[in-house]
Amino acid sequence: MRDKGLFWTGIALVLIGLAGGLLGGPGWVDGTWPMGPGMHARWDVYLGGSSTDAPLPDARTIEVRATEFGFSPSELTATVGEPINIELRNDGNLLHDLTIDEFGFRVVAGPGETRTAGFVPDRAGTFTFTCSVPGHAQAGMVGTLRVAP
Ligand SMILES: [Cu+2]
Repeated sequence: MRDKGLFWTGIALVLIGLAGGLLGGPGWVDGTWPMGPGMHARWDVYLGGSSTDAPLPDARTIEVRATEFGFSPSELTATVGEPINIELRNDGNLLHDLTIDEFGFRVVAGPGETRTAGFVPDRAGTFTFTCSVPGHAQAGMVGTLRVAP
């Protein structure tokens, strides 16, 4: 009966994960599994599309098109302190997002959807943006954001 208990615990964890994805809005869920003293295995589960940020009022809007597998345009420019909305239009057949790790930014759009989210770049430099769906960046979904001081 002990094995059965473990089995149902596993099922319950999967269901909790799915429910969390549906209730909290889909997106990336990540964390670690304890593997032993000081050891953890990383896990990442994609539960669908959700953006990290809402559109900002009075922000300049940059339109970006996502397809399999690329962004158009793939070069974006901004200025430090300037509020930016990124309007991601997904003309592809797969879910895509535009993620800028340095600014904790992500906007996600399902096939045929257009989604907008905003951020304010707080430092100058050249940053890489990607689609964070596994394999998509490697397939070409990368771009460059240049933030002028
Ligand atoms: Cu993608």
